[in-house]
Amino acid sequence: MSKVLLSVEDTESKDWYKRLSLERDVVLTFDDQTAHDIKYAVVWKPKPGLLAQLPNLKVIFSVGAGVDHILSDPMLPDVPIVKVVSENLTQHMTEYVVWRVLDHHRQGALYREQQHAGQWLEKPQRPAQDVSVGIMGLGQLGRSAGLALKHMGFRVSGWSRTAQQVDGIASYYGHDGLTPFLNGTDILVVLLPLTPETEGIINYELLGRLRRLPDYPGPVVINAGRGKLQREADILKALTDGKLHEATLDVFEEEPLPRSNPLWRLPNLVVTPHAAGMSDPNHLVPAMLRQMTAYEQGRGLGPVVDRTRGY
Ligand code: NDP
Ligand code: OXD
Repeated sequence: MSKVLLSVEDTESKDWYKRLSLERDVVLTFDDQTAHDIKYAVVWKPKPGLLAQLPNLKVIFSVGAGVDHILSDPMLPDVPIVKVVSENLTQHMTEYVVWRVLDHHRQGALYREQQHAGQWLEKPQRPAQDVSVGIMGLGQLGRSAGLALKHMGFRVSGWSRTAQQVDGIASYYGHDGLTPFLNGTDILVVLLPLTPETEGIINYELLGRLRRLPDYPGPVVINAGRGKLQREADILKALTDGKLHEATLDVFEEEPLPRSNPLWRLPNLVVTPHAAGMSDPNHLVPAMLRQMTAYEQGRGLGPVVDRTRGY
């Protein structure tokens, strides 16, 4: 019987193993003999070169919605990569974005500081209708978060590689759309994939193109995409010199974020440990198993990664 190789982080592997083993013969390691029997690989950050050792590999399943952790392997075999599309993950990510947008919008940091100081002081509050949230990456996750924010009354726009039509969300795209998109954005939400085109895109120069309204404390950035989308030295500088009012980062150039990194100690930055969305095997494994069966019956796979686009 064909086997499934499971290669995910140790702490997560037990649940994935349990769920996959209900229907498939799953291995966590292999020798030369078993390597020939492995048809599918379910992976998160596989070791470079690992998948190239599987001569009969047919499909790679990514445990994450981002696939940069797979595409960075220089010896990656040329087989389809199926990426996660899950209502559950989308819901998690939407909650995270809404939570962080609302906390920045409703001056959460300021009121927590006042509470610590025992200070009773009401501040003026702009209505959501006056605030523009710009979402970089209007894919599965960006669209869902954008619609939720739209329903709350925010003005929402999105920036993507190609034009997108999402009800009530202004679409900007490509190189030419970036400046007008940024010029109208107060709160920037980053939900892009990491590709050669997007690496380092959140830099000091780009932050300078965000909207700065009189009587408003300044722009805010929320990155829940990938750490290497941002230049952390630039974010540190912008949060220190006032180019940015506040930020939330869920993802970092190096993870876990080293204890010595000054980002931990910035009062106007919220750090979360790549916790915006979690790939839950209870939701994802049934979809993967269905896809394996569909593939074997010649019915094709779900959405696969386009390697030339890099996502
Ligand atoms: P999708 O593939 O559905 O959407 C990607 C979006 O980014 C699309 O709108 C695409 O444009 C746009 N895009 C890609 N490249 C460019 C470019 N060069 N210029 C402009 N726009 C571009 O991805 P998902 O929404 O599913 O996920 C987005 C990312 O979120 C993942 O890649 C992952 O890195 C991250 N993520 C983070 C998690 C966390 O816990 N922090 C959890 C899950 C995901 P177009 O529409 O034209 O194709
Ligand atoms: C993902 C992630 O890409 O968890 O799904 O970051």
